[in-house]
Amino acid sequence: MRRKMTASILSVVLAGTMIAGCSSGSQGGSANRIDTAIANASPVADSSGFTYTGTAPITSEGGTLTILAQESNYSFVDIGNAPIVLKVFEEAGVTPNWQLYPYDTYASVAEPVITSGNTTADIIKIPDSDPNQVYIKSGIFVPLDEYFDYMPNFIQWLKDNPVEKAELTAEDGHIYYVPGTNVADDYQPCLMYNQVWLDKAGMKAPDNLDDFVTLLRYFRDNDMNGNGDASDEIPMSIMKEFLPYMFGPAFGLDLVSGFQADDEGNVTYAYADSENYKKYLEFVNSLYSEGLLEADFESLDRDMVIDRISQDLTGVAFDFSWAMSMMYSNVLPYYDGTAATAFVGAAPLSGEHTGFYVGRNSLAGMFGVSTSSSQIELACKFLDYAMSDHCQEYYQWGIEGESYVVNADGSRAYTEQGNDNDWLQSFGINPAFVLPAAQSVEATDILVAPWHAESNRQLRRYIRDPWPDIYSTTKESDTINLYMGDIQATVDSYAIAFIKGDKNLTTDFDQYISELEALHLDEVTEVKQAQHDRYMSALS
Ligand SMILES: [Ca+2]
Repeated sequence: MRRKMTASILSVVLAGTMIAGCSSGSQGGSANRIDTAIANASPVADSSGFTYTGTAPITSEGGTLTILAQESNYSFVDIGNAPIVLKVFEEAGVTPNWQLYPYDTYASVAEPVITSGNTTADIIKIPDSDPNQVYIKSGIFVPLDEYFDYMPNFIQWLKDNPVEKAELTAEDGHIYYVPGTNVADDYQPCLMYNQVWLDKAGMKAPDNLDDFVTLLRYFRDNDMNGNGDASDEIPMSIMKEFLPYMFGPAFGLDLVSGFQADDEGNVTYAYADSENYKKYLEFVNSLYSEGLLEADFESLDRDMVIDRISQDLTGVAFDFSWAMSMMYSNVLPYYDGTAATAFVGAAPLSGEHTGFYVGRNSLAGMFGVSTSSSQIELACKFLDYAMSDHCQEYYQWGIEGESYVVNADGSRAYTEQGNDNDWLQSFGINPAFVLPAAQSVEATDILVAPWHAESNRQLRRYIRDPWPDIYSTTKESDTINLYMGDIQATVDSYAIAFIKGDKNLTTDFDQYISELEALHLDEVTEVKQAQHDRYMSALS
């Protein structure tokens, strides 16, 4: 179970990375095409004389839809036959025929099947967000705007969400995918402190780098876990992919997105900032030299962090907020369900710059309708119904009387069964693997400890938007694909070498910057600048 959850969260990180690498907006004319399609759409009757208007059923004739999608990240969950999922099909009046591929290997296994057209699926979940429009340009998917007569819920959602509408609009002005959505400003990665250790040290959660270092030294030098040995404490346990989240902002850098725009809209690559990024590396290197960053931080994974916390060996963590009460606090030997005995979220660290946390874009798993489907209208209607507010209620809460009840004051609460996570997963809660499901803050609040939900409410003020999520043109994606892999690899290897002191920041940093320049960073930055300009004009 723990391993499965780990895989799930890592895939979110990977998806975020891929999304951060893509981009660009709807040009003026393209946006008009979608707006015109929305304005002209009106429900029409199908061949049997049945007219779908956004509520179930979607057809009077029944039928079967073949859907290529992903298994659950919980190995014991049969997501295609989960009650919540079946409920949606039952109401819609169609039967699912699943072609499901494993959660962990979905990208590598599904991608060639989709690209080769070697599938009979009517509806396909794409493995990524198609940032470079590879599937779109291959003609594999139907332009959904040509079927907006059958998609009243989707067009209302596009009207209500102009940013996502701009992000979904392809270079050719069409929209090809119905997306699920992530919670984007809530439950994002943040710092977490062992509250018992903080209290024992007589300190508050620090909000700046200097106080933070003071705290780490205290944790390193004292018997925080009270086992009589003052040398077995690990001041903090941080997976290496979270170091940029944790320390970049104090140096004015969004190292999570990589590319960032200043107030004037000038785009730069944070990893090539010869002043601030160098200071960032000097700081992290000093943590490493002092034994404040674990010697084997490079290979640390989430299971190892959980293991250290379960033995009360570490005082600071940084991870997706979800881990706070669901994976970290709950394994502490003395956790009693309150914040006083937990790993508690805290404000970001500031340095010369004010700290922030990097949020994420809201677009998630995307579904398209195959151009080789013999029932495109039915598939469009089903996707439309499956993304309706009515179905989102099922995805977030399940079925009334089984997974949740409605209280006298109108609020909802999970039943005893619903509070059993394994049961709830088997029931098909948040079936984003197979349907366009939207995450909900309200439903998440109820799943985590009350103090955790409160911590999230306190922290959302620090969230800053990441690099936006917009398609690349062919030329842009060619440039990015040609150069960005080598640039990223160079950045990654130098970062580790500088932090561990294998390379010297005084003598080797200029060499690092010239290597990035030799790898055509300026051309990639130029592409990112053009994309950002388009994005800003699409929004205004
Ligand atoms: Ca100790």
